[in-house]
Formats: sequence, C-alpha cells, structure tokens
Amino acid sequence: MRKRRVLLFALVLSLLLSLNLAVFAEEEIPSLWEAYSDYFLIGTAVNSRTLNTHRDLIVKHFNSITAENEMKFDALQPTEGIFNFYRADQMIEFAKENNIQVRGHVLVWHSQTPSWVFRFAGQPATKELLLERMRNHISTVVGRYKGQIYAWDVVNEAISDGPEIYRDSPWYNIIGKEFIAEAFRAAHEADPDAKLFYNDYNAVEPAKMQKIYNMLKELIEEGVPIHGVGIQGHWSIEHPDLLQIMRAIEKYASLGLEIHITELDLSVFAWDDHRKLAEPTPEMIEKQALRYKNLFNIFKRYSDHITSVTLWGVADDSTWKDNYPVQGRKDWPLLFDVNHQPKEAFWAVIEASK
Ligand code: HAH
Repeated sequence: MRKRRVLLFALVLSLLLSLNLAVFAEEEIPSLWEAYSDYFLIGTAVNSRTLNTHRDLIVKHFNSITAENEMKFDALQPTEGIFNFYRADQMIEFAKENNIQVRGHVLVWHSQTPSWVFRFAGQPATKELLLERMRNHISTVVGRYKGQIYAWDVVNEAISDGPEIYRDSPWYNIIGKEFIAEAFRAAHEADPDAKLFYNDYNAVEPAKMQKIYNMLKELIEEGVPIHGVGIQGHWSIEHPDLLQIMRAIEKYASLGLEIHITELDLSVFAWDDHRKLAEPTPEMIEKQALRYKNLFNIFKRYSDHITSVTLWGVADDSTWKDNYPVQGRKDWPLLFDVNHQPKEAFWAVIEASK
C-alpha cells in the first residue's frame, strides 16, 4: 500500500516536472521582433495556409507581415472590375487581432498580372487605357486599406538585368517609363500616409544598383511621392558580398530614402547547383548561421535608414525556394526548420541583436 503511494507520488512529481520543463523550454526561445524592437520591424511573408499552419511562430516572432501572393494583381482583380478581397481582408484582420503591421505587396509588376490588363478587343491596350486601368487598380486597392498598410511596394522589378535600363514589360512597352511615376502618384493620392516603395532583386549588384539609383534620383527630383527602396534579399550562404550589400545601403540611403529588406532568405545552394539533398549538410547550416549573423549586424549598423526587415517565409517546410531557381530542389533558407524549431541561423540572429 505504502509502496504504491510512493510510486504514485513519484509519478505525479515527474509529470509536473516535465510539464514545467516544457513551459520553461518554450519561454527560453526569445521573440525575434522583441529582440530587434530598438532597431526595425521584423516581418515575414505569409499566405492563407501558413496563417493557420504557422500561426504560433508568426504571432510570437514577427510584428510585420507581407502577403506572399494574396495582394498581387491577379489575386485582387482577376477579371476587369471584379475585385476579390476575401483573402487579403483575412490577413488584415489577422494582423489587427495580433498587433502586427502589414506591408502591401504589390501594386504594379510584370508578373502575376492577368493578361486582360494589357489587352483590348484582341489588340494590345492603348497607353491611355492601360494608365486608366493602372490608376483604377491602385486607387481601389490602396484606398480600401487606407491607414491599415504602413508601406506599399508600388512598383516591383522595373529595372532590367541586361544592358538596357528598364525591363521589357507590357507596362513599360505600352506606357513608357512614366508608368512608374504615375503609379506612385496614384498610390499617394489614395493613402497619403502610406510609405511608398520601389522594390527589386539584385538591388546590390553594382550595375543594376546604379540603374536603380539613377531612376530613384530622377523620381525624387521630379517630386514624385516615393519614400523608400526595398532590397529583396533573395541571397545565398555565399552571395552576394557583404561589402556590396553595405555599399548599396549607403548609396540608397544617400538619397534620403528609407530602406526595407523586403524578401530575405538565404539559399544553402549556389544558383546553378542542381544537387538534390535530403537535408542540409552541417557545413551549410554553419555557413548560413554565420551569414545571417553578419547580415543582421549590418542591418543594425544601418538602422537609422533600415526600418523593416522581412523574411520571405516563416519555416523551411514552406518556401518558394523549393522550386526556384531549380524545380523540386528542397532548400532550407529560413530561420525555423521543417518542424518549426529554431535553427542555428535563428540563434545567430538573436546573438546579433545583443
Ligand atoms: C520575388 N521575385 C517577388 O517579388 C515575390 O512576389 C515572389 O513571391 C518571389 C520573389 C523574385 C524573382 C522572381 O520571381 C523571378 C526571377 C527572379 C527573381
């Protein structure tokens, strides 16, 4: 009888202890956004699925969210004049409930835009018609979320990677380069308090950086309402050079613009590496952690200019990098692993905050 009671006591005790430990372990993981609250917002890209499947991580670690697809042209206005705000609204609601700010992505882009936008009666749309459609889309979308979105990517990826200045896109080919200035003017009219951004990838590559810089400078000189530049940050554990990143930040900051790191993820692969691995190698994990640490140290150093840093996803089980640039090549570019546990990269970013 007595033995049994002792056993029961031991059992209850160990149960309590393990519960306690679990709670303790949970509390030991610091919150990313809290760690960086003196420096900039910490954001993540979410979609309608991860809003549920990754809810706990999102709420604990991030104070900014960007819709991965739900606010793109094809999602919001698949057919002319027929807007679908259901999923975008859900994100705004989620953000409100959890005290999270929202970055708007994206108003004018060559990709994920329905083909009707650029056509009329079987012909390319005229400049006047396309401008009218662009302004109408912008005023409807920005107007709907007036006061609820702190920054918009107004124009995405308008600069070419090749020798020419502007990207060969229907926006540019039909309207000319003034589609950019006109987009910013329309957005500013719809929400004068929203910060308006130009966003691009390869934005720290010297040649492309110079073209982006020249364009931004021209817009500012023309009095176009533009407030910031988004450096996407789809980088890898090797590239680009940290010095190049610092130079680009300084160059854009010299224009008096705010800087957002808008789509940060660090692939463990080189661009043209076609290997498929079951898991990242220990070396990849180490290198990635060190690079995340160096990057966040740089971001901190420039926090007078950098006001928001967004990771392009929450955890490695859900990332666009699994299919880009190599279809079906599993990648591990984020701060939480496929089981939603903090990676070495996470601890490195926390370390850099101190
Ligand atoms: C970004 N483009 C886009 O801004 C974002 O909306 C998308 O979800 C992912 C990446 C990067 C990019 C691309 O899509 C294609 C070629 C190069 C770079």
